[in-house]
Amino acid sequence: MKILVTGGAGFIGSNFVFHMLDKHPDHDIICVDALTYAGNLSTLDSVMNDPRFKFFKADIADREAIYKIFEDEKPDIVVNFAAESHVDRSIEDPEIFLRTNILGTAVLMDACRKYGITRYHQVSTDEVYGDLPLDRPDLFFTEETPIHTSSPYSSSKASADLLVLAYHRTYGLPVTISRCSNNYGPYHFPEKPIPLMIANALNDKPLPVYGEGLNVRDWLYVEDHCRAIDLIIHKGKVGEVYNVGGHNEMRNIDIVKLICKELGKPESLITFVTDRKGHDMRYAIDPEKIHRELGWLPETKFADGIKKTIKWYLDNRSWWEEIISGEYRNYYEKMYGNR
Ligand code: NAD
Ligand code: TDX
Repeated sequence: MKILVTGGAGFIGSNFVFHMLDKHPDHDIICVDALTYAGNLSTLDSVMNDPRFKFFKADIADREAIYKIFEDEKPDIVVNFAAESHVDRSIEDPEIFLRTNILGTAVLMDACRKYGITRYHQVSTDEVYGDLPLDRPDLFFTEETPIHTSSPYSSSKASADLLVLAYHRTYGLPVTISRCSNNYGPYHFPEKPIPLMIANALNDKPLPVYGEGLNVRDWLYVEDHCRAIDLIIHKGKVGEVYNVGGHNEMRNIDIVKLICKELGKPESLITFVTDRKGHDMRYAIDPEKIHRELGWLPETKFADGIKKTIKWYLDNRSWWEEIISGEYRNYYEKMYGNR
């Protein structure tokens, strides 16, 4: 069985590559990644010489390059992680989100139709459902919740989801979609708040909390997300959407305080900055369907996962220090300089 994984040099994609090589000795993994600012080839160092792993640098929106890879490699299953994934960047400049997240998805599915596959899996997000009010803790996103997006990022992901479902209905492409809540864990790019706060706290720099820090996110350890996708591509029903989340809602401010506590840093580092435009208030996933139909349950509790994650960032300083000392510095200055 050959699985083509796009975006495998990024956060969740790389964790998925490691998971699949470890759990499925009979699977070969082909990784396709354009190595944008968010992709890091050094992340894949430990598997580069594995005979069951192959890496191709290519843009998923480059039809010619993608068709060539499909023709040469003939993958059985495609799992699409490749995306522009940062909401703040989408607010600054939406266009690349449309190209990669929408057009790239269409090109991949066209390749699947042309060369034949047994499954195309789209890695989507809970953000396609918009947000929930803080004063209605009884409400959760189910697979039936209407699509109602807030940012260019979530709109591009929702557009891709609609295309995926259309390719299933129109061409009979065997697709599945997963919509997961916020992930955290090793190899998370330091523009995202958990690694950003860890890195800043370790460097005694201000911890920029948007607005009042009351927005709620539903955090899931990345390995639990990888196990869910593994289950869906092998046992999930074609044409279906599966929500993935661990019922672990936390306010941003409480996470930042927890990181300060774990690292022995003072809460006085916390700095409230101008809020994100259109900032979603609360995300909360109802994971009942994937539990009932595929037996999936999260395994890592947040209290353990955050400790493991902080330890990983302490043990792997060179990985993130290299990133924050490079081109990322200009991004940080632009995004937080006058905030
Ligand atoms: P990431 O930004 O860390 O990684 C994205 C990867 O895709 C990078 O390696 C990048 O080089 C690659 N890429 C970008 N554009 C490409 C292109 N045109 N062609 C080929 N490769 C390209 O993102 P992530 O956090 O790992 O997210 C992976 C997927 O999971 C995304 O589709 C995202 O929408 C989804 N998702 C993320 C979360 C989360 O909390 N991070 C939650 C739910 C869903
Ligand atoms: O510096 C910051 N300060 C801050 O308070 C940053 C970068 C973020 N935040 C807040 C904004 C959000 O409420 O932290 C929360 C999480 O931030 P993000 O991860 O940037 O945004 P979010 O909208 O939750 O999107 C994430 O979850 C869904 C991922 O980045 C997406 O890729 C995924 O699809």
